[in-house]
Amino acid sequence: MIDLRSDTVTRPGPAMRQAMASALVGDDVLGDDPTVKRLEQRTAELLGKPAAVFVPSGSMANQIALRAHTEPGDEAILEAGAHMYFYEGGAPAALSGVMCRLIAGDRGLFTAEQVRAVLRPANEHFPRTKLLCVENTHNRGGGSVWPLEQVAAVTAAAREAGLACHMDGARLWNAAVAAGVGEAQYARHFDSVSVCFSKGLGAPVGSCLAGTEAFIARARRFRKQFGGAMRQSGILAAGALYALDHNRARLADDHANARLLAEGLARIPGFTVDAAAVETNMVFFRTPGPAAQIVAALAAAGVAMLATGPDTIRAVTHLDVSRGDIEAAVAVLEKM
Ligand code: TLP
Repeated sequence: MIDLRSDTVTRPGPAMRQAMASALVGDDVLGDDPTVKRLEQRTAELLGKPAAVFVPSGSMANQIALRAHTEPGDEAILEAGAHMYFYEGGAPAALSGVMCRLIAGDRGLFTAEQVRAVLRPANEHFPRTKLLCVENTHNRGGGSVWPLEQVAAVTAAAREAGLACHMDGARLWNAAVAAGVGEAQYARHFDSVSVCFSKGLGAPVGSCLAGTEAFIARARRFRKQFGGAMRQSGILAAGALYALDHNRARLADDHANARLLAEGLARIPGFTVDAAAVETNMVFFRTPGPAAQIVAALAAAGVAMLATGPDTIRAVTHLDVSRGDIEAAVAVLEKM
C-alpha cells in the first residue's frame, strides 16, 4: 500500500527504535526523566522560547494552550478550518468553555484587517476575547505557509487589543523548510507554540508546547488535569529527539514529491488541482464524482488517500513514500 492518508502514518525505522530502546528514563511526573528534559530544552531552544513541555499529541498541546490562555466564557479567534476548531472533537467548548470566533481565510491565511473586524470593545455584553490562533502550515488550507510579514501583521493587530497569540505549529518544520526561515523567526511572534514530532518528522508519538516559564508552569497543571502527564516517557522523547536530528532537512523531499503528485494529477482529465499552490507536503484535489467512492477504488488499487469533502481528496507525502511511489500512485490515478 502506498499510504498517502497522512504524514502521521510513518513508522519508526531501526535507528529510531534503537535510540528509543536505549533511552535513559525516569518518572517524568516527578521530574526525573532526563530524555524528556533534553527534548523539552532542545525544542524550547529551537523555538527561541524559555521553556517547553512534552505532551502525547498535537491536539493536547493546542488544547492545553487554549486552556492556559483563557478562562471559561472567554473567546478565541481562529480561522474557520483551523485544526483546533475543526478537528479536535469540540475541545474548546468541552475542556475550556471557550467560544470560538471564526475568520474565513484564504487557504487558511487571513489578514490584520480581518482580525480587527472581529474584535469587540470591552463591554459586559460580549465575551472577553483573549487569544488569536494561527496554524502554520495550515492543514485544510492545503499545507499553506504563512509569509513572515503576514504573521507579524496579524499578531500585531491582536496585540493592539491585548490578545495573546498561539501558533498551531504541528507542521512548523515544513513551513520553516518551505519558507527558508528558522522556526524561531515564526515563533517569536507568538506567546505559545505547539509542534509535533509524529507528523512529517516521523516519530511515533509526541508534541511539545513552548512559551515563557510562567506559561509552561501553568500549562503543566492543565497537562496533569487533561491526563497527559506521563511517566517513563523518555522512550517517546528519544524518538522525537532522533527525528529532530535526522528528519528535518529531508522534508524538502516530501515537498518535491507532493509537487510531483500535483503535476501528475493536473495532467489527468477529470481531476482538478492547483499544482502551483502546493507549497509543502499536502495535495488537495477535486474529483469528478463522489470522493469517498474514488478513495475506495484507489485503496483497492493499492493507493490510500483521505476524502476531506464530498468531492475533495487529500494526499500527504512523508518519509515512508519515495519518488517512485509517487510515480506509481500517479499511474494508478491515470488508469482510474
Ligand atoms: N492532523 C491530522 C488529522 O487530525 C486531520 C492529519 O492527518 O493531518 N494541528 C494540525 C495542524 C494537525 O494537522 C493535526 C493532526 C493536529 C494539530 C493534531 O495532532 P494529533 O493528531 O497529534 O492530536
